[in-house]
Amino acid sequence: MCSRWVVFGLFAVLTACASMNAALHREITAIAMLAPTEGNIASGVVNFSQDGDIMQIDARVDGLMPNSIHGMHIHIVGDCRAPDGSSAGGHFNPNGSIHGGPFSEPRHGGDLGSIQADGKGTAILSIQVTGISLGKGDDSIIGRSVIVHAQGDDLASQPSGNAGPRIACGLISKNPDTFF
Ligand SMILES: [Cu+2]
Ligand SMILES: [Zn+2]
Repeated sequence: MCSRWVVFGLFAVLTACASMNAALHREITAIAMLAPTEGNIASGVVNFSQDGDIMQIDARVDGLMPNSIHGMHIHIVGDCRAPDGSSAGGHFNPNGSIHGGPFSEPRHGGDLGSIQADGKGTAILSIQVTGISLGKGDDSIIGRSVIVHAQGDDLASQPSGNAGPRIACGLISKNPDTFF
C-alpha cells in the first residue's frame, strides 16, 4: 500500500508508512455511555483504553450534586434496563476477590473507587488499573456495564463499598474502529 505513494517522492512514502504504523499499533478501546436510572439525572461517558496489562479509564459524569462523591464500578451484567439499575448485577469480579478500591489488593476487577463532582456537578476521572481487559478472556469487560452510585465507595464494606442506589448505568462496548 505504501508503494502507491512512491511517485510523490521519499517524503510522502515515509509519511504514509508512519500513519499506517500508527493505525496498526493503536490501542484497543471501548466506551460506555452512562444514562440516568429512573428518577435521576446523572449522565456521562467512560472511555477505556488497554495497553498490555494497563487499562486507562477516562470518565466524565454530569448532572451530579455539586461537590458530591459517587462510587463507580464495572458491574458484571451489561443490562441497564431495570429502572433502578439492578439488572447490571454485582461488581465484575473475575478473580473471586473481596471488594476494595482501584489500587488495593485484593480487589474486584470492577472496583474503580469513587468520582468527585466539582462545584457544577461534573466529575472527571482519569485512572489506570489492572486486572481487566478488552479482549475475549474471563477478565474482559466488553458487554458488561458501568454503574455510578448515589454515595461514595468506602473501599472496604462488603460486598460493594456501601455506595447506595444506582444513579447511572451504561453498557461497555468495543469501539467499532478499533484494530486488534
Ligand atoms: Cu457499583
Ligand atoms: Zn467491588
